[in-house]
Amino acid sequence: MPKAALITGITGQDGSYLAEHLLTLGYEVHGIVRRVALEEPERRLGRIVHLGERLELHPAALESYPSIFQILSRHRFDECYHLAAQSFVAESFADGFSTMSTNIDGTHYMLAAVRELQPECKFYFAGSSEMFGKVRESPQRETTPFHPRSPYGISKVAGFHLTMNYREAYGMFCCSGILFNHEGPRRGFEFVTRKISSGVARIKLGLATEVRLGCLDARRDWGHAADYVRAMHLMLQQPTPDDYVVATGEMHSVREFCELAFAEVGLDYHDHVRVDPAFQRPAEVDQLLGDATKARAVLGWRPTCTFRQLVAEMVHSDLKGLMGRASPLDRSAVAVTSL
Ligand code: G4F
Repeated sequence: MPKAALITGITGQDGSYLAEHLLTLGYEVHGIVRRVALEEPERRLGRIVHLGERLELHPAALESYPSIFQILSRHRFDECYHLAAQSFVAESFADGFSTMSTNIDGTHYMLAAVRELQPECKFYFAGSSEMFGKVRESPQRETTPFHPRSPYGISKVAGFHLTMNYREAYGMFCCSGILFNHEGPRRGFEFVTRKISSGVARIKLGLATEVRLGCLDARRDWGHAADYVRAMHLMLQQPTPDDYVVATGEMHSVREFCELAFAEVGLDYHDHVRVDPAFQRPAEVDQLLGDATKARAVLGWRPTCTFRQLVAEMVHSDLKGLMGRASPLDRSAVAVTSL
């Protein structure tokens, strides 16, 4: 019997890479999808459309306990990966209330439904380095205290503690991955790496002249999402549940990302990047650097993609995507400039 896994957030960057990885390992893969995603398959299922009928998709909403309950009462799962969330930090300042309710209640509903219907099912929660926020030590490890700086970060701290509480109170196999920033060609356009790589491609093709960004000095530990989903899976294969930092151990600034991305197509970022206060956040997380020693030692996990390779892959993927449909009226070119 193949193992069965349920993924919330399967249409997102991480969900799509995880689904691919689990299919490769012979899993039966199920995903929870908003009904609106099913109604607009071309737009919303773009990252998983190539997996076609190898996936079983179930309509549900994280805000609705009954809809989650129904799926878990009809199908049996060995593993559940809870990745769905409002994950854009800037948006969490714009609407903290919906971020809190989706991210905290959604996690709570998932945990409660698993406990009620399939307590043996192993559970993965997508924690975040944003939980460290205003960092108390560097690099950050599993024991570093949290100091979140946004409603998003606060919601992830709550989800982390809920997951730990279900592990301790009910003996469930619940793990949190504390993942540092992880990117790739499937990243949403609103996140800074994709905003830059897609901007570089548009500028190179003559569709735009500049990219407007907020804080260029913010520093992040950026890895490749395809590497990070392997760590999620490994956490659920251990004899005991635990929490793990997943990171590269290298930190780079937004400015460095710009420099490399523009250089990749022979351009100088100074000529095209403008600082726009509209993209600065009310409270910034200045630097994040992870120490993944525990994941390396216990899970045997290692990142395979370097920072330079990540930047190059993203820029060339965006260039390729735009080539052939490059015209001044290109819809994605118009949409992205407003993020
Ligand atoms: O790409 P970002 O929006 O990612 P952020 O805020 O670090 O969060 C991402 O990583 C977390 C893991 O630590 C996840 F939990 C979270 O869900 C998400 O995936 O911004 C990165 C940095 C920030 O310091 C931001 O202020 O880039 C800075 N930045 C500068 N200009 C910008 C911009 N970010 C965005 N999105 N857009 C800008 O124009």
